[in-house]
Amino acid sequence: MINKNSPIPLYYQLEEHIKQLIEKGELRPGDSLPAEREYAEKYQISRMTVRQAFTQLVNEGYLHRIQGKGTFVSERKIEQTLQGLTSFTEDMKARGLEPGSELIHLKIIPATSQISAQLSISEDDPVYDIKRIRLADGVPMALETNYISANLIKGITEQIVNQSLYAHIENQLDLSIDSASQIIESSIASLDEAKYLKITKGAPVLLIQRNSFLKDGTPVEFVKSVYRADRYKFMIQMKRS
Ligand code: 16G
Repeated sequence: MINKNSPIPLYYQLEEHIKQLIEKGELRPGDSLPAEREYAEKYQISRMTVRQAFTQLVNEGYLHRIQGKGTFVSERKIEQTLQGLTSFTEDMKARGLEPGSELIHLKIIPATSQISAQLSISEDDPVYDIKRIRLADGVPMALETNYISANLIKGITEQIVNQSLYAHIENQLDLSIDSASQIIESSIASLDEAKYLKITKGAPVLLIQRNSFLKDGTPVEFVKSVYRADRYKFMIQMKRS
């Protein structure tokens, strides 16, 4: 497995070997790795070499260290491309994951000044306030709060929000969601967010605000989401022209 006569650096060979074990499922998320010393003895390489391989894998997000406990295999992050305007349900299905939602509340509230400005409606106009935990294969990924004008999008029910809001708007109401702007910021989980997302308070999260519009420019939703930074990363293609 480790070939000392190869020109390929030893740490890199070990790194590739561990990656393969993770990809083949022989090492699974949450599994602990043998101590550096054990690897060093097993393959007759130095502890420094093992540490270098581990550090690379930590930096690439394959492994994480827990102080006093050791080195563990991390959950793979979902890589979300920022091209295309998609729903959570579509994103998960495209990855072969089962989308799910756990409803925290679905209510109609009078629009606050912030919400009315975002949705271009008057203050106190009725707005759906929908708070859901979004799940992938049953694992909490994001905590999402949608504000939608109740005069524009009628008849949102618990059944609809347990499935897909976008499917309801587009297939049932025959409106087309056309464009959106999105802001992504880093933050740390509050106590409440941590509880819903099953992470520790203070763990890194990504705050995402999305404003979506119909073809004629009418704001259709104002959304605030909190995504687990240990499970999500975003990818964007760029062209220097
Ligand atoms: C995504 C969108 C959210 C949209 C939701 C609809 C982000 C940050 N947010 O979560 O704006 O309301 O999808 O999902 O991507 P649904 O159709 O599955 O209910």
